[in-house]
Amino acid sequence: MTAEVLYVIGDGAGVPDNDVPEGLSNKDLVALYRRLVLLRTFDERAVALQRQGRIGTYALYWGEEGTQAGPLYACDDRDWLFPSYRQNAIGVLRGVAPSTVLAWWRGYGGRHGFWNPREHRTAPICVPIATHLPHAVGLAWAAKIRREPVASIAWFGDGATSEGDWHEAMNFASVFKVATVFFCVNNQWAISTPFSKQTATETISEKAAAYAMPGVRVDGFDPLACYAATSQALERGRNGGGPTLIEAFCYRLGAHGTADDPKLYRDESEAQRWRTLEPVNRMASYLLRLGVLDDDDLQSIGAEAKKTIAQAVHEMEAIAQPGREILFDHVYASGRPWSFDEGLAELQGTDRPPAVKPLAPQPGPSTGDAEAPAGT
Ligand SMILES: Cc1ncc(C[n+]2csc(CCOP(=O)(O)OP(=O)(O)O)c2C)c(N)n1
Ligand SMILES: [Mg+2]
Repeated sequence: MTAEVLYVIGDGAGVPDNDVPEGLSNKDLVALYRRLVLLRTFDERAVALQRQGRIGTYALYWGEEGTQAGPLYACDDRDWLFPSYRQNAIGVLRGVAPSTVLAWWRGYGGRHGFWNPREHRTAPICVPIATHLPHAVGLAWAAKIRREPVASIAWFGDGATSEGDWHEAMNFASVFKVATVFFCVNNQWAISTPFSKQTATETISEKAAAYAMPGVRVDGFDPLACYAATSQALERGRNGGGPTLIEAFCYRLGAHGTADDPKLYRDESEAQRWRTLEPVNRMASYLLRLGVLDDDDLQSIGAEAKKTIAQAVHEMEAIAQPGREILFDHVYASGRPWSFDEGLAELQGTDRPPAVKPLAPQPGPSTGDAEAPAGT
């Protein structure tokens, strides 16, 4: 089994660029770059907001923008996206307001919730590892039964491949030949668990063989390689060829989330070495090399993204926050059970929780020890 990694963008020095993937014009390259910059700007701002206490814990994706914007650029508007927490802002590229995604991280999006998955064909952000994979397969299977040319693409990490849901989804998709793209972002870490403790195989992509589906391994820091592999997988899926497993090989450059400190479990100089491959500057240098953009263009694309996200922060903070009492609302259609009434009363400070009554002393077996204290 080889661990070949496919790439398009070289390093501008010894590693040459490969051909621009078929079907992409210069205009497409610029559109794709704009998306990378928007995602990056969102992510950096979200981390700052968490540090300032303006949103809750946040799962940053710094360096993984190419694994999101690349594959999405290959999708039709009809295709459905199934993100994990790491692709939390991908809906923004489908028209979800960035303020709505920030509100998700703050915990409240308004009375209507967050976004309507049907409107943007973007499933809710999935936090439980791999549970969205059977959903992605089910959706593509339903589309197949209805003879609709709709595919689904689901993102997940290297850690997710150890979950039963992943195996079930892979097997089902292959048996029923549904158009699902399994897009694994192998960033080599699942919180503090390194890739070497995750699987005994050399790669994730080779696991595709066990399900009789194609497996491809691409450079996850290369947006164009991610695009090209997804584009081929979608075409195969739509033509009845079934699912594909794509492994986007990269490295988690930042912390797992804002509550994590990777210095406690890994050598950060390793992350530093991988950082030189990150996709936003890599794509910018590539576009400069091609002469498609100049420095002024890069500047103005950056400024435009900053403006969009600044406006989003403003909109997010304009959403009136409910009191904590909302925790007890809308859980049961039939109203609140007594345990919720008690919790609410405790929260409001109008009542104390019932004191725990000490158990009455039970007669125990006689120890024959006259010195033993009563009740023991
Ligand atoms: C079913 C389940 N088990 C455990 C967790 C706790 N958890 C959150 S993120 C994570 C690691 C996932 O790693 P990976 O799949 O590689 O994705 P990454 O975070 O690297 O994007 C774990 C174990 C969870 N969210 N869901
Ligand atoms: Mg991972």
